[in-house]
Amino acid sequence: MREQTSGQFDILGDGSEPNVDDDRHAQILLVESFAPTAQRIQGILDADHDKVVFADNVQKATELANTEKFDLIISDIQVGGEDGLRFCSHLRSQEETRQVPILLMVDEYDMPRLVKGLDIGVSDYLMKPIDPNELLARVRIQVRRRRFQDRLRNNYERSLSMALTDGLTGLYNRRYATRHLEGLMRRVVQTGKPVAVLVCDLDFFKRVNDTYGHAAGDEVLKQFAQRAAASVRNIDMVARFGGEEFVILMPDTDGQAALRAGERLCKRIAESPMMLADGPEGGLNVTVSVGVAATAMEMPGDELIKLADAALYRAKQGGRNQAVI
Ligand code: GH3
Ligand code: MG
Ligand code: MG
Ligand code: MG
Repeated sequence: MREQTSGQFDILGDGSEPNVDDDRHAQILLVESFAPTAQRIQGILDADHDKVVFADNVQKATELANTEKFDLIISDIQVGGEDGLRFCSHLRSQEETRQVPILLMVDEYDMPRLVKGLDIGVSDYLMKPIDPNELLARVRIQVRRRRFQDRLRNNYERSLSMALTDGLTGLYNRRYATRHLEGLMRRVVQTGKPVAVLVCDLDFFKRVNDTYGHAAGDEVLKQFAQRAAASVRNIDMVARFGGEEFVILMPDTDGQAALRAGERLCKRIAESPMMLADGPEGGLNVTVSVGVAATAMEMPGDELIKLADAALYRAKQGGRNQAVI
């Protein structure tokens, strides 16, 4: 029977069990100029189901390290006539290879240079002649650590992106947009340049859900997000504020320019129907109302949003499918 770990060792928080086969089938780059040694090491690692790619000189090793992804690099301290430490130092200086663990192979009389190697950032070393069990043990430790760190980083990036973005549309969420707006408002004070806010609310969106279902409604939200993001500049930020309400933050933009941007967005949404899997043939006509506000003076971000909200209310009252400042 399998032992139950039920999350008590789940320090990565991704539901996976630690160290289960985490060090198997490693992709290893072996850098060794002396063929008999290389073949011996390769034999030991092959028997342990690792995939070994072999380079007998520094140039080839550098090319391979730059183009392929390795879990580990095992390098001789002296690769033919070339300095293995310079190769290691190069690996540490490159963004793509900085994190790859390095095992340095040394002779007894290489000891002084081994210290330099550890200084450069070599992960561990192997004494020649190579002992098979020691080789495998040190390889396992490095590969396991590397994969553990990879998973930590992936999980970190995933939670970061989940905290800042909206799962449905991929746009930034309300929390992130609010923080971004605070930063923009500080810049207004420093530079005196205006900032504009557009609050966009889809018109009669409840009807879309009621008529075609919630999934169709979700699809409309996604397509709106794409069109909105495509209709603004790179420096503008489109965020989903909640429900069918979106906010666009525009630095260095005065009220008139923002109003024109709002009108452009209304036109872009209204002029071509959205094609939906469960929608009407020929597409669904969707419109949006936009409230605009801008300021070149000191003001809290949420005050600016309130002004834009008031303008949005007037846009709805005025018949929807329009931008109002
Ligand atoms: P108005 O023109 O006045 O804005 O009318 P409206 O129907 O768009 O406004 P209302 O606020 O009455 O309805 C908004 C609807 O948006 C209600 C809610 O069910 C729907 N909604 C909110 N979030 C989501 C979502 O994530 N997906 C879907 N499909 N619907 C959503
Ligand atoms: Mg509403
Ligand atoms: Mg609405
Ligand atoms: Mg709404």
